[in-house]
Amino acid sequence: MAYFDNISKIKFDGAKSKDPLAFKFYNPEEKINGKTMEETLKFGVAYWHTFMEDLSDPFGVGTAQRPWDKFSDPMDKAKARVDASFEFFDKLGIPYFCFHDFDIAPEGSNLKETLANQDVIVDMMEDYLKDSKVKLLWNTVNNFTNPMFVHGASTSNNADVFAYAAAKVKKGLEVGKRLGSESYVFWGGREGYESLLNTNMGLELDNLARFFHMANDYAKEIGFDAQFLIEPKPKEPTTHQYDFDVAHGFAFLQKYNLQDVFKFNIEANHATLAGHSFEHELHYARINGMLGSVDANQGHPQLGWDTDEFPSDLYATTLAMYEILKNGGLEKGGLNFDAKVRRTSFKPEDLFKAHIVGMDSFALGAKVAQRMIDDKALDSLVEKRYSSFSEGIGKDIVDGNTDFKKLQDYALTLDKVENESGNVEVIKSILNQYLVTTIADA
Ligand code: XLS
Ligand code: NI
Ligand code: NI
Repeated sequence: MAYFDNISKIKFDGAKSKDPLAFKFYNPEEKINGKTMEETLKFGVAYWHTFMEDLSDPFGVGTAQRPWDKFSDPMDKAKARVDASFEFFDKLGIPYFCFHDFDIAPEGSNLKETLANQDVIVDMMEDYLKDSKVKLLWNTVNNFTNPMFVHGASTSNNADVFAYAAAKVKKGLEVGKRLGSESYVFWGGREGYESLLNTNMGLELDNLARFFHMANDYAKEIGFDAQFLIEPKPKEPTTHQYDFDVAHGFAFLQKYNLQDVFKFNIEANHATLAGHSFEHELHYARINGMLGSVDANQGHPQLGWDTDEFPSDLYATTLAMYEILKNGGLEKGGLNFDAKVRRTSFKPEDLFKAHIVGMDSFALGAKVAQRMIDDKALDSLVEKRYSSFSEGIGKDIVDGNTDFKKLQDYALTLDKVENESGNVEVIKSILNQYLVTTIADA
C-alpha cells in the first residue's frame, strides 16, 4: 500500500531550483571535509511529529491529512504508520529515524498487552530494516503522557510508578538492541517539580541517578552498546525540570558518576527556552566531551514555548554545524528533526517540503561552517584575543607557574592596564560574508 503516490524520490536540484520537492543544498554525495553530507549530517525523522501529530492546538482540532490514519483499530493504524514511514524515509532519502515506544504501538489495557503490541510492530520494523537503507538513530520511551506519570516517572513520589517506568525502559533497551539503534534517549518531561513545598528534591535526584545506573547495567547485561543520551529542557510540561540545560545535566552526571555513561542530545528550541542560544549548549557540551546528538528544530522568536518548528534559520544552522564539525561529527548521534509542520501545513506533501527545508538549511550551514573552519576565520581572531596567555605572565598562569604573591608583585610593576577591542561587530560581518559567498558559490 502506497501513501505518497504523487511524490517521487526527492533529488538534489541545486541552489537555483524552484521545486519545493527538490533539495537545493543537501547533496548526499557531496563531500565536506572528506566525508559525504549524508555521513556527516546523519538526518533523522521524528516518528511522533511526522506520523502521529494531528496538528491540533489548545483552541482547535487537528487539521492534518494523514491517509494512514483511516484505520480505526489502533493496531491497524500502527501498522499503516510503519508502511507510510518506510515509504517516506525511502522517498525522502533520509538515513535515520527515531521513536518513542508509544509512537510505534498503542498502549494496551495493561503492561503485558502494551509490551506485546510493541513486539508486533517491532517484528514488522525489523523486516523493513532488513531491505532498507534507513537505520534507527535512537529510540526512547514515553514516560510522560499516561496520567500515571502525573508526579514524575523515575522521580515520582510513588515507588510503583518508578517500577513501571523501569519496566518500560527495560523493554525500550531490548527494542533498541533488536533494531540496532545507535543511541538511546532519556527525556525527563515529568522529571522535575511543580512546587518545592511538597517535593523531596534530594530523594528525587538520587532516584533519577539510581534509575540511570540500573538502565546502564541492564544495557550492558544484554549487550546493547548504544550511546545513552540525556535531552535537557528547562520547563514544559513541568514547571522546573531537573535536566534544565547542559550545565545542570553535566553537574548531575558528575555527582552521580554517570559522566562516562551519557552524552547530551541537544534540542535547539530547548536551548532557547533555557535562555541560551543553540550554539551555547552545543559548545558547552563539546568542550566537555559530552556532545552526543541533536534534535534539530527551532523556536519562534515571539512565542515562549516549545514550538518545534522545522529549522530554516541559517545563522543558527551555521553556528550549530560549526560546533558539530569542530566536534569531529556526532559519532552515534545525528540530526533528528524533532519538528512539526505548522497547523496550516496540513497536507501529506508538506511533510516532505518541511524536511527538505530543514535538510537544506543544515547542509548549507555545514558548508559555511567548514569554510570558516578551513580559513580559521574565527579561530585566528579568538587566538589573537587570548594571546596574552601564550607568553609572559599569561603563560605562567596557564602553566601553573605562579601564585597570588607573584601575581601581586607583577601587577605592582604595571603602570596601566590596557585592553583591546573585542571586534564583535566585525566578527558578525565576517560571518555574513561567509554566508553570502557560500550561497553565491552554491
Ligand atoms: C519534548 C522532547 C521530546 C524528546 C523525546 O520536548 O523534545 O520530543 O525529544 O522524548
Ligand atoms: Ni526532543
Ligand atoms: Ni522539544
